[in-house]
Amino acid sequence: MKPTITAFERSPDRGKGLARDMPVRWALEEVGQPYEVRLLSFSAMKQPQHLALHPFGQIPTYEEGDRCLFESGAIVFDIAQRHAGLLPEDANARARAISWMFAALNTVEPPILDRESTMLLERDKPWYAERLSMVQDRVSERLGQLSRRLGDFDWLDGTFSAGDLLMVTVLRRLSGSGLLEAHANLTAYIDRGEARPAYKRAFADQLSVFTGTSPTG
Ligand code: GTB
Repeated sequence: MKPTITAFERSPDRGKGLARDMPVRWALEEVGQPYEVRLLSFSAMKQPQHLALHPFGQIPTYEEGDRCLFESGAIVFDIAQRHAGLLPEDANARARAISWMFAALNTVEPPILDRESTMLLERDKPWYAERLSMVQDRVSERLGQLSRRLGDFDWLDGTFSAGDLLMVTVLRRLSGSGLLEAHANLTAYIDRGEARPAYKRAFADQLSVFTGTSPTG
């Protein structure tokens, strides 16, 4: 049975890989699992039918028979645990890859989201410039730490894992910010993630919702 995920019928970025169905699509592509997509309007997301799947009325969700999940990180984790290809077999390496998944979502992403919400919601405040500078410093500090750890390696811990998938997804939110450019190894890391065939298929499929072109499969 093909799983079904939910995604935006209309997205503010018009399908440029920023909405959170993207990491789920990417994970499914990495493991070679075909899937269906149910597109939802903003109002449909708040209806009882969807709220039964997602308590916060958001996308993405994941349904496969009676397995119904929400939260993109949890969905990627579930896919990675049940299919080969996204988590190493070795128990210690697997645990480290899982640490990177949490680090992406719990340590690297929060200051990035703070920066976005500052820019979106606090632009008219008298203290905007000071606050923006403070949150940008926090983002830059995390980027510096991550860059030092990545060094000249291709991936965060050996082979590509779900930790890299989530980290690249999180870092992509900074494109156009000018903050990544201080770290050539991080921009190359994002480029490597985006060059993966599975990423390209996922991106094309999400984009196809908005361009009307036919998805890759
Ligand atoms: N922690 C949850 C997860 O990871 O699954 C967060 C889910 C979430 O934020 N979903 C958003 C949503 O459903 C869409 S992805 N929002 C509707 C609502 O809350 O009513 C966030 C998002 C949306 C659009 C862009 N964009 O276009 O740039 C980027 C990110």
